[in-house]
Amino acid sequence: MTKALEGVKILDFTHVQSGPTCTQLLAWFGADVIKVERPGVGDITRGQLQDIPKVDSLYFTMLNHNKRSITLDTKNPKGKEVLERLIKECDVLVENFGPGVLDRMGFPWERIKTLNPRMIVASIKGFGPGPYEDCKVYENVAQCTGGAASTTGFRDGLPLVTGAQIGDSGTGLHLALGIVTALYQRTVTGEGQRVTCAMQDGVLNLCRVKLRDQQRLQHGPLKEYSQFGEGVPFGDSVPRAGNDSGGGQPGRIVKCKGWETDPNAYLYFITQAPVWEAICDIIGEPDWKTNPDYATPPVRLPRLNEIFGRIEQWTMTKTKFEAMQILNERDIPCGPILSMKEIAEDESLKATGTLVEVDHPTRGKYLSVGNPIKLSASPTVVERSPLLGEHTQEILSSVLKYSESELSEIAASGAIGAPRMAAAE
Ligand code: CAO
Repeated sequence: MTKALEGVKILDFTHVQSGPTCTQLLAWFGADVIKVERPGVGDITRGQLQDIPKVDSLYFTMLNHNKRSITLDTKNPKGKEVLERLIKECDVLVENFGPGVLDRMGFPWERIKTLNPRMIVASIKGFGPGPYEDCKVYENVAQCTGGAASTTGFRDGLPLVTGAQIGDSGTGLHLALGIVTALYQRTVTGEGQRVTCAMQDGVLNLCRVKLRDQQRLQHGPLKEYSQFGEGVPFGDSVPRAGNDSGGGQPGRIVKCKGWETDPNAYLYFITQAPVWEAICDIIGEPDWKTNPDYATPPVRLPRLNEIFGRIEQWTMTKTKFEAMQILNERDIPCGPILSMKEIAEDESLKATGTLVEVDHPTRGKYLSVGNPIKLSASPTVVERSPLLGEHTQEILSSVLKYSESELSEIAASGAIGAPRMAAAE
């Protein structure tokens, strides 16, 4: 066995971002991911945010590596027959259709279970059972309803959504864990099961520390929030905290040399208690090591604005990389704000396979994020995404074992359409 999930066949009904993130990970771990797409149309992202006309978008290619594509009209009677065969053949069905779509297609869970009792059916929906279960959901809806937006941004500004796709990619990650867990349980029970992840739940899981703070509020102000030091009273729900650290070690973003012209000349600075003395030495405030107004974490809490102001005076004399070097020599945790350009050019990320260059027949070379999860006995080789319907014939004949005459019948029914090199314009 060279790959952890070798031999696992995934019937991939996912589209856009959340589901494809999940199945891409499974493919990277060695599963055979068969992506089912509508003939002539495919995953809508093939044609979205296109940078090169008629070429599959980066949106699509970066989320669908290592998969095979079959086009199948699942509303066509012959297409339904093929889908039945796929269900019998595969181990896992993954989907992130709108609510009720799979049922309307004629494949509710009960039927799938009858067709293949070992099948794991994994679904992403926007919401779990309850008042919103029938709603369609995209990334930012999940960020807003999962608690991220109300707690992101500055106190006196609008709620903010984050650049990290915690609703889509975050929920895809959750689902992937659910699937491998169900596969593991199947090795004992021999039976499949349903795995469901709601995007709202996934975001809330990632906002766990904010629900922590909501409950802490009942027992007094949140002293590590800047507004405590500023004397601004707290309301009855967790406020937006700007760049205040969400953990027990106060932290802020501070300016570095060049900030006037470079939007990313900043550094995240954490005043971890065990290295307080080193911080005082570096910023030129040795007196703060013993001064009772600064020497311990609790007395520093009302003075965080003053303390970070002084730290910033020091960081503004250094570039973010110079500051990082000096601080790390004394074990002071900090993080330069890296632009996407800086990340794209980072040789160490390329060396580990976290950034990979991929070649695509119609696009040429492009940069992608590889597998961030490294398994020593199951290394990931990132392969380009499939063209629409590129593997239809191959899957019908070698996976589903249709005969030549059956293949002609399927083609004549219009259930599979024709393979296409170009994405929709
Ligand atoms: N053959 C025939 N029909 C197909 C098909 C195929 N291979 N694949 C999909 N379809 C049809 C479905 O059967 C469905 O038809 P009906 O509505 O008539 O039943 C139709 O395509 C639309 O499916 P959809 O509701 O999933 O797609 P949408 O574009 O209207 O909505 C989205 C997109 C993402 C809002 C919705 O899928 C959703 O809410 N998904 C769950 C949450 C989620 O994952 N959101 C994240 C997306 S990434 O930001």
